This record gives sequence, C-alpha cells and structure tokens, in this order.
Amino acid sequence: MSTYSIRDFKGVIPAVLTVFDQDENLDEQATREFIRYLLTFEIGGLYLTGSTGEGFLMTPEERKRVVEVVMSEVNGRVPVVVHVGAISTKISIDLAQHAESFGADGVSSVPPFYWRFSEAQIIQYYKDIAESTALPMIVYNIPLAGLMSIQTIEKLSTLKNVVGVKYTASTLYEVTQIKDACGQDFLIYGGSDEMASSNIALNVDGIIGSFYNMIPDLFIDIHNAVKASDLPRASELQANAVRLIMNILAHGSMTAAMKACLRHAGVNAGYARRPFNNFTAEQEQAIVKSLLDLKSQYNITNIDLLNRLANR
Ligand code: MN9
Repeated sequence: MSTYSIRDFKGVIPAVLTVFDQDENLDEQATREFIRYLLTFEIGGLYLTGSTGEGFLMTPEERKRVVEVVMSEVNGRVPVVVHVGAISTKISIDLAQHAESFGADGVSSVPPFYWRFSEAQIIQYYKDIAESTALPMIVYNIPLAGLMSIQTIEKLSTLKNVVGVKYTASTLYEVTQIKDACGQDFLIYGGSDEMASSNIALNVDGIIGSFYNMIPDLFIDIHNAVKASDLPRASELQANAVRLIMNILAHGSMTAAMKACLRHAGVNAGYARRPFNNFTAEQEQAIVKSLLDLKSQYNITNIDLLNRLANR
C-alpha cells in the first residue's frame, strides 16, 4: 500500500541516479547508502528509474529490483514515484503493477517514443497504464521523448488516475497554460534544474531533476528563498546553480559527470552504464578542479558536495 497522497510529493525531488558498480551491475548496498545520503537533506520525495536513473538502459527485472531496494530503505520516510516508461505498454503495466505492490506512491511515464506514435496511441498507452493500478500517474513531458502538446496533456488529464505532469521545458508560460487547460488542481512538476527558481516562483507543485542528487542543498535553499519571497537571494543562488550545472554539462555525459563528482566527494553513486562512458581519472580531476574554481570565484559556501571536494 502506498503511504502518501500524491499531494505530499512536493518540494525538491531528486530523479535518483541508479548505482551501478564498475561492471555495470546494480549495487544494492551502495544504493541503500546513496538513498540514506539523499535523505539527510530536506527532500520532498524520490523519483526512480527515469532518464537520470538510466531506466532505459536497464531490464525490467533490474528496474523492479531498484524499486524493491529503495522502498525498503526509504521505509515510508518520503513519498516515492516510480518512472515506468518503456516503449511497450505491456512492460510499463508490469512495472507499474510491481511498483504498486511494493508500496510506491505514484507512477510516471514518458510517452512511448522512437516510432512516432500517433496522439491516439499515446493517449491509449497512458490510459492502459493508468488504469492498470490504483496509483496516481504523473505524465512526463520531455523533449527527448517527443514533446506532447498542451492539447494532448489536456486530454490525458481527463483520464482516470492521471493527476499531473512533470514538465521539462525551459519556456515556462506553459505552466499557466497547463493549469488553465487541465484545472488548478492538476499537479505540475518543473523538470529543468536550470529554471528551478522560476518554476517555484510560478508555484509549481514540486521540482524533479537530476542535479538534486548532487547539490540538493543548493536547490532546497533556492526553494526556501522563493517561498520566503527573498528574490534577491533566490536569484543569487540560482545563478550559482546555473554556473555549476553548465560547468558539469560541458564536461561530457551528465550522468557520468555527476557520478564522478559524487565519487570524488566520497559519496558512492556508482558508475554510468554503457553506452554512456565514465570519466578517466584525469577527467575527474579536471571537473573537480573546475567546480572548486567556481566555488572560490563566486564564493559559493554551504554546499555539501563542494565542501567535501574542497576537503579532500
Ligand atoms: O527533467 C532532467 N532532464 C533530463 C529532468 O534528464 C533531460 C533535468 O533535471 C536535466 O537533467 C537538468 C540538466 O539539464 O535540468
């Protein structure tokens, strides 16, 4: 049984990295430790096996195992939503039903991609998955899987169990359009970490993203600053977030880069799975140096990851 109402799924929510060892096997013990690390921050929930979690590089059995391990480690402390997207409806239904049986609080999915499915097929995909469990479904709109229109999201919002959308875009006026089209109760989660403060200022229900694995404290500060209407502080912090994100993205594959930085900081989030390539020792040194340069150039303090890197 799920523990939480989906409305409790809010605030800063990491799209959790999946912890693989160097041989690409799921590292269950390190997964537990990484979840424990994330839970030391005031995060509002966890989002599993999405794009950041390399879900599309895993077998359904491995994805299920991640859910089992994380649910057992979380033990009801925060709400958990499981991304069950796959190109095949049958696989997604199987993952959704599994997530429900292990107590997940919601499911989420990108639309089926690659074959350029019609709008009718996409709607049927969501209907089939959403009706296969009693869990709330958060639709995931992301350019990587082919962006759905506001009209399609509006149609999806009328389906049973579809309660919201994770919207990864850098144009934000859609937040207003979606709420107007789907109803003010329809949940919207900001998906672009670079735009976190603007999303929160638009009163989204939460932000779900990759960098909340790595620098969750910075985004929690941004969240709290916006909520306290301290916009000068929020913009200053968001500027630092953009500097750090852009620096990391410039160094190569985002997942491998985040995992390399965390590893260097003494937090084991494992290695990326092929075809992503992991960082060499030299690349790791270079990225860490560039982050520490930013830390001193912009006097960025109070970030656990940067402090750890500085102290090594
Ligand atoms: O929506 C993530 N998007 C992708 C979540 O994975 C494509 C974001 O968290 C980005 O990774 C992040 C960096 O561009 O904003």
